[in-house]
Amino acid sequence: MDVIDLRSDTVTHPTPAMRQAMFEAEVGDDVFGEDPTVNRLERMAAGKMGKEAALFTTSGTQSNLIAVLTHTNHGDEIILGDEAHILWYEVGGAATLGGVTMRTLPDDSCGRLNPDDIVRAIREKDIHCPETKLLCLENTHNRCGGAVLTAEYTNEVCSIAHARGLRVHLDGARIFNAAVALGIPASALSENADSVSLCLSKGLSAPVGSLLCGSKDFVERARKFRKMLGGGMRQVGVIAAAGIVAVETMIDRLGEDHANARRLAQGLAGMRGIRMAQDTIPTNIVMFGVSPELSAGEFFDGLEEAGVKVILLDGDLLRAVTHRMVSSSDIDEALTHIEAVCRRLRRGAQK
Ligand code: TLP
Repeated sequence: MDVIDLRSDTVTHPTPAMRQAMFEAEVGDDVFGEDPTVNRLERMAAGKMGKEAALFTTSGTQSNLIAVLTHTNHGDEIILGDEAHILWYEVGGAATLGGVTMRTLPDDSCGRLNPDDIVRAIREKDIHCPETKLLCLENTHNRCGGAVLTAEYTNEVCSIAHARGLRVHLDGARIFNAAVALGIPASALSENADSVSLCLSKGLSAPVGSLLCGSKDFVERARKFRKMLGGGMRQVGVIAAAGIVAVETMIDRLGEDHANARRLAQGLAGMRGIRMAQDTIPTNIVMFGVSPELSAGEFFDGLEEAGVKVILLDGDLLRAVTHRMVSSSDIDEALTHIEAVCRRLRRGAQK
């Protein structure tokens, strides 16, 4: 049975060009700063994000944690959305290892925090309160269905934070999806944030790695935290080489994934038994559920049996993510399976 894997864009495999680049990579000891391939990738990423410097990290989770550690002191407070990846899926590392309190504000359906809420959440200097140090944004927004923050919105909230002495970290795990959706350079989305993390191992198809970008001074301090977390790697140019190919060749094609996500959503929207959780599909993430008379768990199991892999989230939502390894005909095939499972469950529900 052919499996159509829509669980995440993280399931993408390296391309032949990436494997070739890995094979040929020039390497050195990166803890000594001597890996030419890593140094090149870091320069490229910094350039793409409009920053002075970048740090190659093992994962998006590690990049976000290093950003929190670098921007804050133990006992500080950070502000982030109640749907933020840092809050939901990073094992609470910011709190446990960073020692910060996470003050959440409601994310709207587009992954935005209300600017007035941000202003109200920033603590006055008071002996009773932690100091608010950092605001975290996410673009695209994972739990908000791949929603895109515009440059105008990002710049507005960065100004609000900066005017009150806060730093801004942008979780840009899928920032290139946002840039492609908006048709602007990614740097326009990150230039006013103090740090931005981007992932190579999602839609860009590299096997491993993220980059944390910021000022020279920020990256120098971040490098020390990476070492503390055991993320100082040695001849890691073998991995960075794939990242270079990813940045050079995989960004422009992300629009295909967005078109396939829309194709999937259009097919789902016309199906009896399916409930769409999003009005529009801005990038490569599609959130949906089943109508109340059907069981999301049984639907999910039925899809698994039919070879269509998605993720079952809390609140009975299902998430499908498009990527380089699913074509438009795979989407059509997935829709056929989904419809069959729906029909079977509907028949069962009527008995
Ligand atoms: N997200 C993964 C899972 O953790 C849910 C996925 O499949 O979408 N920021 C954002 C916005 C992310 O979506 C992710 C990964 C990360 C950070 C963490 O990246 P990794 O997996 O490299 O630690």
